[in-house]
Amino acid sequence: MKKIALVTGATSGIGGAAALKFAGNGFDVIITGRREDRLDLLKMKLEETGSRVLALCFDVRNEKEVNAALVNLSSEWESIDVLVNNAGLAVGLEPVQEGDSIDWNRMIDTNVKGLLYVTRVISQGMIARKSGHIINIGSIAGKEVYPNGNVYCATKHAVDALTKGMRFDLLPHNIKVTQICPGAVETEFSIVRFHGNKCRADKVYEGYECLVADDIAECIWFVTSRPPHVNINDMVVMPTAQASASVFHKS
Ligand code: NDP
Ligand code: 8X3
Repeated sequence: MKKIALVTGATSGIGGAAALKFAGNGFDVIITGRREDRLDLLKMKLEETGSRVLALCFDVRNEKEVNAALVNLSSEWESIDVLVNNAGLAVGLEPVQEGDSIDWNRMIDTNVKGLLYVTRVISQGMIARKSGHIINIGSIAGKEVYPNGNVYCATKHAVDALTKGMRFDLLPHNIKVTQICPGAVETEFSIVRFHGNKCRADKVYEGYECLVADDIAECIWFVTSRPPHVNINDMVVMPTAQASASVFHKS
């Protein structure tokens, strides 16, 4: 029986690359996201590797949808070995006094509450089996704060704190908890942050070699593939041309 990985936010970027990495390394994969057409395409691509794939379309912000999708998974899918809490986003880059509460709520509800809803359901099965690995995708924004990053940084600091809290709570149950904190990775992240303004998003990645989603998928696979007695607690991964959240060496 193959191992099973569940990757939230697999319809794009880091999550999509992680799903491909798991399938390429012999896992069966559960992929989730809100865009059903993308899930269908990714499912077909992953199945070409010989892996079984379950695509679940739901919004992590909606607790009822999360529970409807993940509680009572069929017996062939319920034994999830690895959960990658990846679904997340930044929306807006304004000083707090000019912030939009709709953007704030999207970030808090997705990055913090969504992660919690999914973790609660999936960790229960891991506890029953006394085995599992939860990998939270944090950010350099969870280690530092930068101008106008306010609420996004707060949500990723929350992910940092929750990762540590989960490690205490799940310790007696033999469950590994890891956080991976990327710097700049070119995905759809900045397009979402700038409300669909691709020109503004492209500028974030100009003048230096940023990370690509597969760089982070490699890290996810590295932490997953350590022996049972080894847990990587935390990994901060940046482009060589990035020294902090806001300092880059650009040409
Ligand atoms: P993308 O925008 O490319 O991907 C984000 C993914 O999250 C999509 O698959 C999207 O799926 C999913 N998602 C967003 N909101 C929801 C929701 N409410 N319910 C379900 N799924 C949701 O960005 P990245 O791949 O870059 O981001 C992945 C993670 O990495 C995020 O947590 C981000 O904060 C983090 N990160 C990114 C960095 C970067 O520079 N790119 C750096 C550090 C961390 P869909 O829209 O189909 O629902
Ligand atoms: C994404 C990286 O620096 O834009 O989490 O916050 S940053």
